[in-house]
Amino acid sequence: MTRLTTLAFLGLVACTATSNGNNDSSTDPNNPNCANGGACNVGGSSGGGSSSGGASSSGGGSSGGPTASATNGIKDGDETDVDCGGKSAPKCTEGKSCGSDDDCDVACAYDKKCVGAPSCAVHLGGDTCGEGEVEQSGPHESCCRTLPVKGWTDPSHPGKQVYLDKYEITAGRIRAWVAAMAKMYNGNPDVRTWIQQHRPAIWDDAWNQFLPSDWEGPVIVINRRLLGDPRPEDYGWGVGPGVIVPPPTDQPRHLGINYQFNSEVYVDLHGSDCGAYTDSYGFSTYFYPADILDRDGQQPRTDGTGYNGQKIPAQELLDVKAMNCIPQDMLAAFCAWDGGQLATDSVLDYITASPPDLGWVSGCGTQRDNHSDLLNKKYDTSIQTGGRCPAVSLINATFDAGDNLPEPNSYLNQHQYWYPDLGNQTYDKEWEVSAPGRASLATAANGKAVDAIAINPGDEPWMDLAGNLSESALQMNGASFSGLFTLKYRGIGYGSSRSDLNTTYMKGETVLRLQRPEAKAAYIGGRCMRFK
Ligand SMILES: [Ca+2]
Ligand SMILES: [Ca+2]
Repeated sequence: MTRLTTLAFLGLVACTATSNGNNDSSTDPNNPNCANGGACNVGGSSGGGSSSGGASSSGGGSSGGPTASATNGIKDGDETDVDCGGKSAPKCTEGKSCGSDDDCDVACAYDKKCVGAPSCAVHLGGDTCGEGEVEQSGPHESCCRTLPVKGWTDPSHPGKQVYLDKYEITAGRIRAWVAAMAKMYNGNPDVRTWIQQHRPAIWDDAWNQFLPSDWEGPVIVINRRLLGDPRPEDYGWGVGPGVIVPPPTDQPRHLGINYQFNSEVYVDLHGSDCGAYTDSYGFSTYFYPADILDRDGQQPRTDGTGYNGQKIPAQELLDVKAMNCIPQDMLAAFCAWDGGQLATDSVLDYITASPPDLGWVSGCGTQRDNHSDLLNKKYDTSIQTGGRCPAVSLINATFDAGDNLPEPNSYLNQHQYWYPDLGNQTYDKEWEVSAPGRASLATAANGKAVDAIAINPGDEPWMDLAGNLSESALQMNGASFSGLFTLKYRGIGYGSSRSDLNTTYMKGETVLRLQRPEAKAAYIGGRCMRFK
């Protein structure tokens, strides 16, 4: 029952076959047709028509006559745009018209235009990034837009231009990935098998144990100490706010898609906030239907009201927002499927002119962003200086997701984004998290976004790097991958991310919790980089 609900919700039921029954997309990582419910009925329009016309390598199409050519500067034969698409012309590039994925070098989107990355073939979260909400007439663009990193070369990709995506990854793009995985593996979103078949250049096979192979599983048994905060039992401390003590025994945890972005955690981080419980302030952005949430006592996600007074179903408003509550290994796997790689700390540091060491720093410059200092109101040693990031008072970043610490009305708990209006609801605080590209408009001068960072003045900027969500990155040592993840910048709940539990070694542990592949929290998002 649960699984049927989920399949219908993903739109997979209507996508089980194309007109010719061709299943060869199952081996193509860049071919997520049927990525959402609206993009499925594309197989027949070009392929079906041309096959009876005897299209040949000379370019003769069913309707274009014997002179159709892929070099004549007109759309003829079975081309879907000028001199591209169809059976014999070259694949179309981003922005050109298409009928199916076969017409494009990457994928054909819901609006029959080729896209630059497969995850952006969907509408919500795919082409809704930039200024203005969906119902407004903002200049939205592809959420997969990627910008060259001028002056930067990646030692492991010599001769390639490095690109970093302009926007944080959206929940809608993750949903498109899940749908593509399910389509590829007989209805089961088997990310584990996909990674084994398409091992990324930067990957650790030890991460595979945390990947989903299905909607529900597999199940992994996790050491009890990792499932809670061991400091109370190690040091005789009392249990403070937000502290979960370890269970008495090791515990099974589900790894399936229905759990990966949900409240169940595989390593306890302080303030993970991925569950929408009655007395919590969770703010996860991946929509699950009520029956999935009900299994562990969560409330259904909240429908919103848009600027035109219209009701917006919870999934529609969540899909456009930045993705959080996703384990870091899953971010890396997603970017690999999407044709790139999770950003490295090196490229992020280059763009923002940040110091290379995590230490106590989560943003630009040399500030000492210490959780305890802020709790003790030592703001003078904790305020950001240096680097290209805008000041923390201007970006969408709050110390505490519940707005309770370090003190009411402090600028450290000042939202720069608030949408949709959920009436100050506290158990479902997703209204704090922005869709990429509109996080700081509330404080913008002259209509310009504040959280926009460019290497050179006048360059097209990257959006929301400094705020909205803190960003997971691959930690590099020069040209070598350290094997660990790291967390950059600030966002909603960034004070929790700096908790000692996350950033200092607990007794018996040799890896910081925030560096682990299975770590997830509502304050952690990410973005991809690419090499061309
Ligand atoms: Ca032509
Ligand atoms: Ca960010």
